Amino acid sequence: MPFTLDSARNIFPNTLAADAVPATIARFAQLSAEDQLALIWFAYLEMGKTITVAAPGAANMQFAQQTLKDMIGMTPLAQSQAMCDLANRADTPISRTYATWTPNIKLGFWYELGKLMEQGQIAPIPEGYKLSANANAVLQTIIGLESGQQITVLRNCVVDMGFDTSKMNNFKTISEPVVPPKEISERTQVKIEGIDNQTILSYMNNLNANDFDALIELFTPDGALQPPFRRPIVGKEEVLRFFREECQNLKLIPERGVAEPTDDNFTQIKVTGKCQTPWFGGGVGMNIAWRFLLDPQNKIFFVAIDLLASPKELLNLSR
Ligand code: ECH
Ligand code: GLY
Ligand code: GLY
Repeated sequence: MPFTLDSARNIFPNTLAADAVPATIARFAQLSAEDQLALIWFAYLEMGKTITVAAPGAANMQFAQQTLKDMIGMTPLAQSQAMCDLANRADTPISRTYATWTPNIKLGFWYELGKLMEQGQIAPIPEGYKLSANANAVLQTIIGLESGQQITVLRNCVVDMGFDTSKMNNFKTISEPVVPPKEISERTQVKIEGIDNQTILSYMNNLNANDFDALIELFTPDGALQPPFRRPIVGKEEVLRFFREECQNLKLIPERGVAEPTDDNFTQIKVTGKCQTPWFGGGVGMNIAWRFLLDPQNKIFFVAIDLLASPKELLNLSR
């Protein structure tokens, strides 16, 4: 039976993803905008005790600069309203602009707002703000998660804010400039216990080198990539766009894997290990599984990236 995108998504069905992440985001989404903003503020403060976020690069921030300036010029009441509008996904000019930004620009924007709130240039969360009981329960859940899951919840909450792009026509995504790939002399080579497949090694090494043009050539024309908790991105053009917009300066640290032939001379390969985001560097190692399906020519027909439920899952290579 030939593989379809749907059957490919089910390879290595024993892989246990961190379902606490989408479950927590669903509860978060039910809260009022005021509670959402205050909850993130408290979660961010709490997480700041153990992990450090890196300042966004200037290249990243140039696109949010005008919106930040506009907001600094508003009354405190209007500032709070603009932030609530973002959380409510309201149809406002700022919410529309925000919606066109890539995740890193959205995160950088909130990073700057957080600093401005501390400095008193943007209205802070009111002193003594009391979260509703539901919001407090969601906050406690987030505080109890491991750090890789915490930052994933936060990232997804920020990405989901702003006006719904599916209700906008004729917009262009605003993304950071693409950095040139690393010089050959600066590149590192991963080693994966149990895996010597060249496509898999090249996937890791090219992604670590920001060499997206070489990376995309490892895929079949209709190849697909499924990021954590998202629908698959299908076709070389879309996957390449995703690499350029969302995958710069990641660090993949695969540790071990297993490969086995399947029907039609395909090969299924599961690799587990860590992944670091430039926002937190070595401070947060996310526990990751890659589930690859390679075609008979050793091209990637499908790869899913899963955020694992626990470190124990790093050792789960069963089929
Ligand atoms: C304040 C209060 C008001 C409301 C808000 C506030 C500010 C919040 C801020 C939050 C910042 C959060 C950040 C989160 C960053 C998370 C990054 C993550 C990255 C994960 C990447 C992964 C990559 C995996 C992949 C692999 C592949 O092989 C293929 C590609 C890909 C406080 C003002 C909102 C400032 C900075 C979770 C897992 C391995 C799929 C990408
Ligand atoms: N500071 C991390 C980034 O700009 O992606
Ligand atoms: N998904 C890439 C990052 O946020 O670091």
